[in-house]
Amino acid sequence: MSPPLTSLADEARIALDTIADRAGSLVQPTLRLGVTGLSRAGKTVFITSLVHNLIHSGRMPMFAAAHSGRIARAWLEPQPDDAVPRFQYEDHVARLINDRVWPDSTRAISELRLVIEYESASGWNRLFSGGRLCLDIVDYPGEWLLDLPLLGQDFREFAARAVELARSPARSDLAGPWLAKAASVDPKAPASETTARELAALFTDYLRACKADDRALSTLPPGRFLMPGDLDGSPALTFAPLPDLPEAAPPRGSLQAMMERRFESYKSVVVKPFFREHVTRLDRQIVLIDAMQAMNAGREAVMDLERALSDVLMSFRPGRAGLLSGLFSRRIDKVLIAATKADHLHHESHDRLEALVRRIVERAALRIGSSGADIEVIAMAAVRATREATSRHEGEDLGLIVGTPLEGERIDGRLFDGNSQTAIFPGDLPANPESFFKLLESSPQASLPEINVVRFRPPLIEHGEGGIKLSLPHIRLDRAMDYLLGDRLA
Ligand SMILES: Nc1nc2c(ncn2[C@@H]2O[C@H](COP(=O)(O)OP(=O)(O)OP(=O)(O)O)[C@@H](O)[C@H]2O)c(=O)[nH]1
Ligand SMILES: [Mg+2]
Repeated sequence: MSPPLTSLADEARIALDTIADRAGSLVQPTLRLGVTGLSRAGKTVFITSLVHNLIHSGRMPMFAAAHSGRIARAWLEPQPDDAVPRFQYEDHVARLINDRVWPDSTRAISELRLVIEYESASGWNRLFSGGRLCLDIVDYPGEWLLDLPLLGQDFREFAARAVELARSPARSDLAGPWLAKAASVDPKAPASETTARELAALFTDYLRACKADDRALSTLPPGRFLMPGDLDGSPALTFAPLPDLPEAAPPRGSLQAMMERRFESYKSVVVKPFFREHVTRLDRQIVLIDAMQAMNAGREAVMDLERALSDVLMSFRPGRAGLLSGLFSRRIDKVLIAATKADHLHHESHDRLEALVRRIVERAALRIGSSGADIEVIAMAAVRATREATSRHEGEDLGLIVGTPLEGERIDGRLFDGNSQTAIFPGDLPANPESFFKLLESSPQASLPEINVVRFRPPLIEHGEGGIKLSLPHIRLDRAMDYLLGDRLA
């Protein structure tokens, strides 16, 4: 007889470990922080800088726990979830600080555990809490959150919405090849894998074109088409909306029936498990948005960012949206929407950026019947790549920013090599968000404020005493940390 895989003693130990684990999380306070945003919004840079500043006691005057010297130390420990890839902190730091290049794009979920040892501000807490907080940081693509509305739709509704959006003026030129192919197939014809793959590929190309820099659109479900994670090529991702579907149920074995079944699988094997296993376990959430990129791309991109934010907020405020209450067992108690890359602006515009984004968030919240009053907004740069300077121009002081443009950047015809610095006038944001939105809504041709977005290299980090590199410079990262973590370190 072959020996059992686990002996009785082993099993007892496993059972005991499980109990110890549970008990452990009772005495070991833990906070799960979700970090999300559409691709290139700055998630990896944000997490890297947050962790680096905590481990290396960076300059964080607005983060009370750190500023008052109550954070004794912070260090990394193995994360609790073995099945989730680890956030490769060391690689990202090395690229940012040693090589001065931005980290590579990360295309799926990852996690990192940071333990913070602190001294409580109140003697009472000091006695009981043990002064340790496990911060579990989860980085995941914002694209996946935008799938939540799909759970409330069947294939016909999904297809009708997708086709309507694709025919809108901002998108129709990009959707041409996919719509043409889709119009040429008969939904009642026998299902064909080749046709399904061809349609899915053309549909994905269209989504990708919408996402490109010059369009910068945000609402592009299904999220896995652009961010497949490990599902690339699976049948659950090989479908596409079909235009102008008849009311009648599709014949068995038809293309439409196949697409419907795959859409349902997408919801049940991809979307639901993601929400159940990851989103519902979060305590706090930061959503990073590149508002300046949207403004530069124009009116449609700003409107689309607003639409995407509504969908995102619905995931964190499900009570009011009424969708899928079964999926959400607990409520994320703090949500922070952060406009990133504020180092592309002079500091005089930081408050303006914040005001504009607050207005976008309010409008997005309204769409889902929430006031947005409990959602905090900030403008920040997780890593500050520029410094400021002033120049006198026609009797006026102009605020400039100075940095090292990335190799290959071109400004006014001058090509940069990645080593020389330059000063640019970044442009001004409107002082009044209200008039900005009036302009946006009244005239489709209205030109938005021009912001000069140059891609700069990460900053050169000085060596401090004893040759130790100082921590990464930032703008208002400390305020974000105070909001997200402050009360748990009180
Ligand atoms: N100047 C500046 N640029 C930033 C900052 N954060 C991000 N960036 C720029 O934005 C790019 C994307 O940042 P990432 O942190 O990789 O973005 P992400 O959201 O992780 O992107 P994906 O992994 O592709 O989803 C970087 O390569 C930088 O060029 C910042 O704080 N300041
Ligand atoms: Mg990333």
